Amino acid sequence: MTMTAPHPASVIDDASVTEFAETGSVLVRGLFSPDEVATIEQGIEKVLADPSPRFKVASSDTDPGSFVEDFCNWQRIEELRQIAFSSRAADVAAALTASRQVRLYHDHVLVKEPRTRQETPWHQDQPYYNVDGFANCSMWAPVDSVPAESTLEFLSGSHRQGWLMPRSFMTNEAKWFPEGSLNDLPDVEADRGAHDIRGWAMEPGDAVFFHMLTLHHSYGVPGTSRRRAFSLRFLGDDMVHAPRRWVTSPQFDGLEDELPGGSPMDHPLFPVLRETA
Ligand SMILES: O=C(O)CCC(=O)C(=O)O
Repeated sequence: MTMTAPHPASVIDDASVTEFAETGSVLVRGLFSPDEVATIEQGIEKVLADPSPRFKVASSDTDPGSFVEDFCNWQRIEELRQIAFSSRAADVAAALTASRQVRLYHDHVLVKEPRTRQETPWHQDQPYYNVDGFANCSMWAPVDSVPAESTLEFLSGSHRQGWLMPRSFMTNEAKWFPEGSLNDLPDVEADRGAHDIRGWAMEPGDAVFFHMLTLHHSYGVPGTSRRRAFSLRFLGDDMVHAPRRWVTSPQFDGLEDELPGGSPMDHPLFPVLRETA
């Protein structure tokens, strides 16, 4: 796999790097060119037409729309590989995580069709992942216009509050840890005004970056537009393999036999996207 040359460090300004460090999320307007947006859109449509074995429906049968997800498609969908390796997203990740090296952890396609009622409940991502460390970020980029009512929202500063109880999205069950063993998430929806919630209406080309411990959420899609998004998950310098007792999302079967716990994610599944001397 050829590694593309990194884009200039000016891909993101210092104020945005500070904003990410302090709040755990940042918006980057116009990160992707119209051609790149078209490439992502083609990649998403290829995934929908030919889903991987990891594909899942994250909404109920009775939902008037649908929420579907797929993971780890960069190796088989050229368009998604191209965006992961050659777009400026990995440069932004290097700057935000202050990392010498950035690896791709995985890619994630998330599509909510018009009239989807299924919310994405407030959650952190890292408890569902098999990695430990703090130098990380995820990117989420829609290829459709996303109004404020359907956008991804973030709870400011939550990436610095440690792990909160992960629960299953559709049934809200504590499947991973016994009830009471971790602090529960704040009930943000019960009193939104009491929380510092960040979120932006977005246009194709825009991307949000957020820490894997930042609490985030989105409502359904009440309107007539689709909300197709592509996400890339990036690992910076201190990220290491953390085999879990529970099923992770995504799950990397057999990885523990090849990569001991605590070691860097030095494996072909997690290619280096950027590296500086
Ligand atoms: O697209 C969504 O609604 C959820 C996205 C999300 O939770 C994520 O990218 O980690």
